[in-house]
Amino acid sequence: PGTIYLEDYQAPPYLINRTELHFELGEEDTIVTSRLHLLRAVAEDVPLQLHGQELELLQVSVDNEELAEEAYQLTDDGLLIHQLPEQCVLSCKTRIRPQDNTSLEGLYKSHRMFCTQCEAEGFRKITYYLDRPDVMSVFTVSIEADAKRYPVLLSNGNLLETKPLDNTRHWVQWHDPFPKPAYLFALVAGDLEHIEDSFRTAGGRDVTLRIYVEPKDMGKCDYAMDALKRSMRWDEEVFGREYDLDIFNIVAVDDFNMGAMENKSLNIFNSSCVLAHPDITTDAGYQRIEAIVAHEYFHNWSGNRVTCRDWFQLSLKEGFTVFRDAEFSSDMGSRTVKRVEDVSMLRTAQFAEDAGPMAHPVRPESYIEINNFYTLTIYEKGAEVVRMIHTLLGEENFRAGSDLYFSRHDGQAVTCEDFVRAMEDASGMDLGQFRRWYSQAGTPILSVTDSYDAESNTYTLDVSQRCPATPGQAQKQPFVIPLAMGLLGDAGNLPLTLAGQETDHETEDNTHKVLIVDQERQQFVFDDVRERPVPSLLRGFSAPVRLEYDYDRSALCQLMSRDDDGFVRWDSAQALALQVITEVQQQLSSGAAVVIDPLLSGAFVQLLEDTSLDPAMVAEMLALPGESYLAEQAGEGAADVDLIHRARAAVKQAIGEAAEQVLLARYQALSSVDAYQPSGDQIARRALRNSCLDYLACANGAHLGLAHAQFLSAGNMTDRLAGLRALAFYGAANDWAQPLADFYQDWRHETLVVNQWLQLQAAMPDGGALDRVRGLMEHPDFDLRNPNKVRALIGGFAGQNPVNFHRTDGEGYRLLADVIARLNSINPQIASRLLAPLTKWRYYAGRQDMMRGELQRLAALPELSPDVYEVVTKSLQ
Ligand code: B3K
Ligand code: ZN
Repeated sequence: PGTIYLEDYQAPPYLINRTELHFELGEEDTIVTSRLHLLRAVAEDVPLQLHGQELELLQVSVDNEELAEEAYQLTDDGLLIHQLPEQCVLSCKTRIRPQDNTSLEGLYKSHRMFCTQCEAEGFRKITYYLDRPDVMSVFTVSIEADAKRYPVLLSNGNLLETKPLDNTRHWVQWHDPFPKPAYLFALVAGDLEHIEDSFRTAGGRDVTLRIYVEPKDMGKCDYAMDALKRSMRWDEEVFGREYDLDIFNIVAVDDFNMGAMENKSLNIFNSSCVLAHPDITTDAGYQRIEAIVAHEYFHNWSGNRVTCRDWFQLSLKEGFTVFRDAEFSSDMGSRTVKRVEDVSMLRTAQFAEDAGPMAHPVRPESYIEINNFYTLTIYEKGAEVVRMIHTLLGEENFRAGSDLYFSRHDGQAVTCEDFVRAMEDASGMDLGQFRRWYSQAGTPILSVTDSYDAESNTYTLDVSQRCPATPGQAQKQPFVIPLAMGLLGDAGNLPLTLAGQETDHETEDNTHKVLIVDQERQQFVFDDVRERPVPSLLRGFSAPVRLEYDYDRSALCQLMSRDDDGFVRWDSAQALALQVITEVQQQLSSGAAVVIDPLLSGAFVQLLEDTSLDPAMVAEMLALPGESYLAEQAGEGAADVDLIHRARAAVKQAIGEAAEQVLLARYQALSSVDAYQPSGDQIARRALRNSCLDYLACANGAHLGLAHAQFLSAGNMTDRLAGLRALAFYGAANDWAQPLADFYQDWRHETLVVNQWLQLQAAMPDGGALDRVRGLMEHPDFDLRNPNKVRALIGGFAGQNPVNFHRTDGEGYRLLADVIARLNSINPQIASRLLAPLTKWRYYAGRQDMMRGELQRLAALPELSPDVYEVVTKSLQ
């Protein structure tokens, strides 16, 4: 497979002003007839190269005249047509086989339903086309199908007409007035039911909202519908964006490669990201659904009305839209908790990506398979880059920049550069150097030291930045890093006066500043500092960097309990826990006596005793850094999974013992008799209660009874699963075997719950995990062709069960590689995603050769998909 380069970008030589498609859906095959209204965009006569994959060409004609065979050429990846008139209608008739399409890209079947997934390059599996985002076209789509099997026939835009055909078939026609690239095309046909609601836009347009599901899933749609309406209102209020059609549809499908897809007015969702009911959905599930519904809806502007010129610009729509959905979630719930969750994920997974073989800039310069670039870097780091622009410009200028971006580029396919320029033009700010965030890969390290001079009352921060080399980028230029900070004194946060700057008496809050770090080394001097402060750094995680500052434990405790910034309070708890766990690791490996610093449990007891704090925040602060984060922190060649697991468990147990009384007290006090609501309030209480349960069950087998009782009596999935998880993680087989079996019996009819059941068993740290996972792969409810099942069982094992995945006999790696080898031909996108844990081989002391060995075994397979090929070969370099 070849490499595609950004620098090779060329504007398309032909435009497709209008696209007419006709689908004849059948049980054996589907016939697609296209009529493309072409216009040559360049002066000279160039051949037209249409993309096409796995298509059977039946007929091709130009202006209704069938083409002779010598007038066109079928190539490996498409159709080449010579000597076209400057303007013409090209028509192709192709046969495809959606029934056999296991890649879940293009047109395929999920159960009895037809559906599509075209982003990034799936449309070329439907018909010959200029399948690139800078070719935008107005689509008219007609569909005919058996009326009984497929009573519902959907596509983008407005429904123009429906009619019965002969005895059993029917026909519909849809028209989308907004020009769009092919990746936003969608089609759905099935025996579906729907719920309906409506929304009046600020401008007075009444929009019909529908959620279509298989009949079994009616009754699980209300939450998503509410979330959709909240999103629509929020986008009007915060970004001034209104919806632009009279209809907006969502369809839930069980077989889907990712979370959801923002097709114009016909969003298609993985059922796990839209269906909700207290019996089957956890609190985290509800929050995820709200965020994804919002995310896809927000794409209507940031992605559809203004789209990407080419796939190197993917973060233009994804980074911006993740920023938008994160702001939405923050406004709907707790801003600090949302920030903590996002940063925790970013630091664990995106930092690892940035430090690994697949590291790439937010705007990559090359790729082999674009599907491999729907990454945490494009999405989450991309959102951090937008957030930094927001921080640098301020709320008002940012909104002006966003307005300018949308009005200037409405209906266009543009670049990250266009986005940044709109932000500059609206604010008057120069983002020249800031642009390096788009072109340089890797996580910068921000190193801070400080000194205090009691004579002159000056406090000095010395800040330096560096960024590790990444593939293809040995040297990096300094970034622009907004460093939000404050100084904590004995009685609270101190007023800040930067030497040489007038104190700004206008601003209410003079205890908070954003320092701009834009050189390799810089010094910031604060005057009038009357005591030696503790610096509160990188407040709100104001930049996606690794911060180095040598905090002692008492400073961390102070920040944790008293800083003004919620993020810093959480981060200090993490840092303290990290120090303590690392120390225990050293003790364990040197054979020294294990002494767990009581400062940590003391601080946690204090948190638990303070009932004035937000329980959700307390739960976040009590959560010890995860094993993957600890491995990532250890650095290359230094992560010892068993030691990490043992040290972390020992610390957790010690906290559970030391805090037993207050944990029990809060566990009891936080119980609730209210009917389940996925409200911020209730979610916060359940989160803290279940984290108390987790510590108690970890510390003392006697408390497994609490877990069991909760499992039996829970009135919702959050509590039921938390009870089951505590049994499964801290109990012996006779504690969990029966509950797991009962759970399956109770919920086997709900596929989304069965997935949770699979995932829990994959993640359990007991020594039987590998055999259990092998056994579950044979379970009638497991299916290698369903991505949710694969993610739950195989992804759960490789990603959430470090001690078993990294077994010293290499069997964990072998299991994963075996599955990837099979999935390579079934579903290359999923196969490639599953590779992530193996690509981190450099970290794992003593295991590197085994992990590499599996990658090499995969590399040697015949007929490797470009997806797997790219990740495997880059990981081995
Ligand atoms: N844009 C889609 C992702 C498509 C992934 C293709 N491999 C979902 C989203 O980001 O909203
Ligand atoms: Zn998106």
